[in-house]
Amino acid sequence: MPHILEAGFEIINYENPNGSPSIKGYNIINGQLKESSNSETFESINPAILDDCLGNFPLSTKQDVEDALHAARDAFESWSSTPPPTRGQIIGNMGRLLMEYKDDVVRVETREIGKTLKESAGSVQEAIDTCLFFQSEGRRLYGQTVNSELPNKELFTYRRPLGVCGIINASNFPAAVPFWKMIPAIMCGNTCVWKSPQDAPLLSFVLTRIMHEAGLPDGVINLIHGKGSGAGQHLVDAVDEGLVDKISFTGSTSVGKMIGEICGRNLVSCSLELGGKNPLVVMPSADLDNAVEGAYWAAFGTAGQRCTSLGNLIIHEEIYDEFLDKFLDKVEHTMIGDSMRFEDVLYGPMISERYAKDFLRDLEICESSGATKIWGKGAISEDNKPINFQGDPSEGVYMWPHVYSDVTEDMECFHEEIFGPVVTIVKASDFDHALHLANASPYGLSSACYTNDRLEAYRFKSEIRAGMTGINNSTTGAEAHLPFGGVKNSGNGTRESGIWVIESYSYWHAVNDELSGKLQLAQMDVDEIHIEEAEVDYSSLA
Ligand code: UN1
Repeated sequence: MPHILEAGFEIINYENPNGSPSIKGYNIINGQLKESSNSETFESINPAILDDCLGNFPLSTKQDVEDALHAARDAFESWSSTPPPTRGQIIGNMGRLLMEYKDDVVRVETREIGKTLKESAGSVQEAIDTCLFFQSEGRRLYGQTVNSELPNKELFTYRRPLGVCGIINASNFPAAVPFWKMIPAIMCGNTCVWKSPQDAPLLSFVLTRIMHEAGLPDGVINLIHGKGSGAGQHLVDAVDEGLVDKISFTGSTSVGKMIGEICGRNLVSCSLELGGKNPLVVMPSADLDNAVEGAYWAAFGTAGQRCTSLGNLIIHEEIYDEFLDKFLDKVEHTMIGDSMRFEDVLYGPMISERYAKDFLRDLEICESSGATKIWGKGAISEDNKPINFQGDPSEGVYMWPHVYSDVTEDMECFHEEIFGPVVTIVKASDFDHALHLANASPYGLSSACYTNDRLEAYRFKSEIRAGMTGINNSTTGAEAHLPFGGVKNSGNGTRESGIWVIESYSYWHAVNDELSGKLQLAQMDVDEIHIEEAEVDYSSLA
């Protein structure tokens, strides 16, 4: 098999309606292009044009996953002993190279998962920002010198890498999220096996090649494609076999709990970034137009397929009708379509047919909960399309924006995350009620409150149970240098992004250096300084 950089992309046909090529995709194990051991493949399909196939990718077997894990293990010794500033330099090169290739990478992301070009550019930029942030971390990665309780003895702390990290991310942020995980992982000296998301194998293949082109040594990041239930499960199962030292996963809460159990019984560290039913509260003192903008973007940007997308829109009863009128006016005029061909669309197709099917299934929860549907008619088709739909809906998988009102805390749709363009609206009688509702879901990822009352803003940020909070801002839009993650069912307390993430990819090693030439026992040979017996009578001063 050729080395990754010796091979151009192998084109397998030009039959696609948009004239774009399909390629033969490979796993990348120890820098080599590999097919799956049983030669099985799956296709990556453009969700905006279902006849456009981006390529065939290996449906990786248990054997392939193990080969990738062994490659990562073999590369660990040399990578972990590479000076961190050199590791940082390679990471910086990745960011700069990605800047050069940005426009092309953005178009691949849009073609593969249907995000608008503007949003794909945001996701790729987040990957670039992550590289640029961590490049100089190689010159820090500080440990400490610590005083000893004994003379002629020194204490130190060092950050050490964990070993081989299994990386599993979802398809919705296929450039940003794997970089959130792998860049700090390799910065700390770990090596990785990356299971690409099933709906974004081409983008993952491209990104891995760019990382190698930037100087990443073979075996440090190994890419395997496949399904969650196949290659993803094999990677998680390998924790039981002692082949994995860390799993970092972004995806559903149910899969996250399963991974947490397997890692837990093996005492293997895991970072879990899971679902959300993110609340956004609107209070009477808010700038309503600004709040409408924020809620609308949070609910329907990315077709609602962010883990930070708006779930429950909680509106104070005093401004309920006015807010809803303005909100619905925007929803009714939503521009939807393929952003490769139409400008100014708010959102494009669902990530894939699979996401579309799950969305329509989960939308039923709103119906069976008894919520009132005030907007939305399921899947968009030629005879069932909103006024501002652009193009031919039968080409791809497009959904209406959906709005359900009269949602109450006892309904299932109040609690369940529904991944797609839908918002559930809840009426609040006062601030305390709104805060209660915002805290009542089983999740705690993102949250937001629109208010111009300083005390309400303060109380919201102090009393909400969430990993992230926006004041007068939408629920989405975390930046690459702030900690990202949630509480409750949204994760296990680990964070992605920013300086804090280093805790998730390294362990502290405490070293003591005894210079005295003799055995000094901690706690036991320590000089005791006695407190003098109380002689002064301070009571006379009182
Ligand atoms: C995700 O949906 O998994 O804060 C990540 C945001 C983005 C990242 C979302 N920067 O919405």
